[in-house]
Amino acid sequence: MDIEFVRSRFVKHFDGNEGNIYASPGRINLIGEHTDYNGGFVFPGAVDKGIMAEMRPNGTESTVRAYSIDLKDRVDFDLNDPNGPKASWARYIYGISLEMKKLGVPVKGYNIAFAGDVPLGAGMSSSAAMESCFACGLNDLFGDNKVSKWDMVLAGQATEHNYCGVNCGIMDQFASVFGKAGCLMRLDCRSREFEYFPFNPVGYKLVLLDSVVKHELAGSPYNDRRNSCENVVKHIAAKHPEGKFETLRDCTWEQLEEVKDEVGAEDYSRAKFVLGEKDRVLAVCDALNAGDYETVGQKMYETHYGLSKEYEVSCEELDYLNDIAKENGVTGSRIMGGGFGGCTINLVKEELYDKFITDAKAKFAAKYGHEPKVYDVVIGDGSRKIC
Ligand code: GAF
Repeated sequence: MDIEFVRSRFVKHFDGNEGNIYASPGRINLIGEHTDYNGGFVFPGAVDKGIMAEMRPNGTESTVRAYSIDLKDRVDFDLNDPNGPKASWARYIYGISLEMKKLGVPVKGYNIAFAGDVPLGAGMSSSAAMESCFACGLNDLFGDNKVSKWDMVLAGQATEHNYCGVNCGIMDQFASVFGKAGCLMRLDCRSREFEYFPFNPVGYKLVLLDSVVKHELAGSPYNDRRNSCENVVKHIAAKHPEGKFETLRDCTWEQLEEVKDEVGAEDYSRAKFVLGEKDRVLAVCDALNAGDYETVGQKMYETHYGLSKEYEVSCEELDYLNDIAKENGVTGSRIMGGGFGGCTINLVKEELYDKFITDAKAKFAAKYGHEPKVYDVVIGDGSRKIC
């Protein structure tokens, strides 16, 4: 993303003064989907695409003047307005400002202009990139950088829950804040312990194929999936009053079988996916340590099957991209992110890459009238002040 581009728009749009510039990335996730809000493991990394914002206090007590450079849309609002702005993009700014205030940051009025190159609706979490970018800026401008990285992650998640209608987990905000170039991160979402995993699969490429089917988690059945998981936990906890069951992470396969009839086929199959996915992340870590990319790929295909048939968050277009990957001998392929559209992530041998991309474009276009978009994955750094 271009610093000069953002700066020129900020200066032109507001009073001619420069502010500070902050950036935060979107994310990929190698494996571990819908496990974060179930206390399980995830394996994300930040990408080299994200959101860049220029911000500057404007001397008012509580007026925020916000400009979306990409949408050419300006929204002003008052931080004390209990309803906040209506525009969905401006709600991220409103929400994160209030969440940072809750953390003790004395946020006052400010001007902000931002732009992004993380594809919207592709499942790469442009929303987490916004939240963590704005949180980084507010922490710096008003909070002496006293808010910890983890608190910024949680403030981003609370923004989704309280102002945007998505009951998400912590993976996306975590990846955006903690990302490190060249590294994936294995995060235990229950203990919040994590480790950086240098990721350099020699002879392979990671590539995303974007179906361009619109992915919007607010209003999608994302929250409904989470409710299913919580329902299963409730039933297991009722059967075992002696135990401590907070999330599906605390539940065993045997306990799931015990409640199979009472929770119904749908919730049972969703919980089954989550238990399997937790094990798959750990298997992928072991396989990566052993340089065994065939196993990594096999687990990715298993995840796709589970997301499609058990968790039911795929769509025809994503299943088709997965089939094309298989036909082309791609090592691993699966839906990435929350689902309901967006992209597949593919681990492909370098020598198969060109043929795979050409074939995927041609077949997809023949069936759906447009090509999938192709993004080669470059693993980048997390939230930061640029200047
Ligand atoms: C979305 C959510 F925001 C994440 O918290 C996570 O649950 C993901 O879907 C699925 O793994 O990106």
